[in-house]
Amino acid sequence: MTSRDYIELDEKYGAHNYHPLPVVISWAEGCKVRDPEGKSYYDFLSAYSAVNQGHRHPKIIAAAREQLETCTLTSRAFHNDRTGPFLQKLCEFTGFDMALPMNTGAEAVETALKAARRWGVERKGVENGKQEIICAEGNFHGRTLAAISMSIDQDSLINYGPYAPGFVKVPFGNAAAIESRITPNTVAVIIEPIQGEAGVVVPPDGYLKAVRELCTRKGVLFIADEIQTGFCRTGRRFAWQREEARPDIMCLGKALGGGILPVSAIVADREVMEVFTPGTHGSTFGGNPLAAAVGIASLQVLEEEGLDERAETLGNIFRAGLSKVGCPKVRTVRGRGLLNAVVFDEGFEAWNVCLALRDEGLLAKQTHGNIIRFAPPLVISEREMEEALEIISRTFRKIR
Ligand code: IF1
Repeated sequence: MTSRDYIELDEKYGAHNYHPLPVVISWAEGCKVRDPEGKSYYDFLSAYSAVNQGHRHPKIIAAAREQLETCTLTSRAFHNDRTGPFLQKLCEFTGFDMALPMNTGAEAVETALKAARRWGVERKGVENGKQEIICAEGNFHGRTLAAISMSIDQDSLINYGPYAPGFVKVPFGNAAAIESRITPNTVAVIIEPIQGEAGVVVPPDGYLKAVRELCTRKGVLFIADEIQTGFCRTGRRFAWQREEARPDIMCLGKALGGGILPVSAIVADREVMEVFTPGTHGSTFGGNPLAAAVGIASLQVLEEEGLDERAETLGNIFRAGLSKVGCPKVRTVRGRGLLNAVVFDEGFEAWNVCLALRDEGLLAKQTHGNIIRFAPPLVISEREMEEALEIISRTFRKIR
């Protein structure tokens, strides 16, 4: 079958909840992918930052293979010999006391919201049903009803009402705006340290630290959604570390599964995590032995290969290279580490640039029409980065 055949099957039998770039991937390794016709591409999306360690990293594949030979699923009705070591590794990697494993990012966000609401009642004395959580305009926290209830993106939320109550929306990047909306019923503030879907929006310097201090002073929990920014993507293990703005709860996902499985979690210190007691939250698959084995290997690879420093160094090379292209339609190049975006003029159709990049051998996806996100696997070599930059420059120079 050809690429065209596979695309037709998707169109005919799949719900049309996506509008993918017309390209089919049938093989992947490191920072490269191939289509069924054998054409090779640089992957500059990394499954939205879920393959930070590169496609099919040999150590992660080996860990998965080994685990497939012993035990894959037990549920949490019994203990198993992988979940504990995984949670220990995750706590050591993040510097938090305890972890609660789930599967998808959206579930990790739900878990954090539930933890905060329960903490509000049981530790802060807020009446149940009155809890308020402050979120930022332009956020993306997933597709569940609670997550879309925090959204202001019409595509994400239209006609899915009634929405979950208890969310207060404030502009992103302004700590005073958060403070002005805190009431005695506020239990938490949730933000992405860099807004991904909004187009890699980096907040002003000092924002994260101000939010941290504000939350401490007002007695509300600071929740950082690091699902996209975490695990070395932005040049630090976690994006909050740039300002030492340690959150009370961190939402994790994507690269925790090493590009193999959905693996997510929240981490927090004991006094917050202890609001969960037996029966109050859970998941059939969360923390399963296969996911745990993959999670351990995924964290080991990030550590052993120093992918935080690689992302920092290569990100600087990437942004410096891009700023030299001199395309008249480009308004800004922004980002941290290897989470970057090029913003074109308002109304510019970046989709056509993505098609041209594909033809030249590089895959990237536009967001909000005029923004292209560039986020390769963190294992990309300097030589590969130079070649990718050459492709992007060549393509951008043709834009009229
Ligand atoms: C889609 C975006 C990226 C996330 C943050 C939670 C989740 C995500 C900060 C939920 C997921 C994904 C989902 C994917 C597109 C993608 C995305 F463009 F929509 F915003 F990465 F930039 N918090 N982001 O970024 O995690 O439940 O999906 O595991 O098509 O929905 P999930």
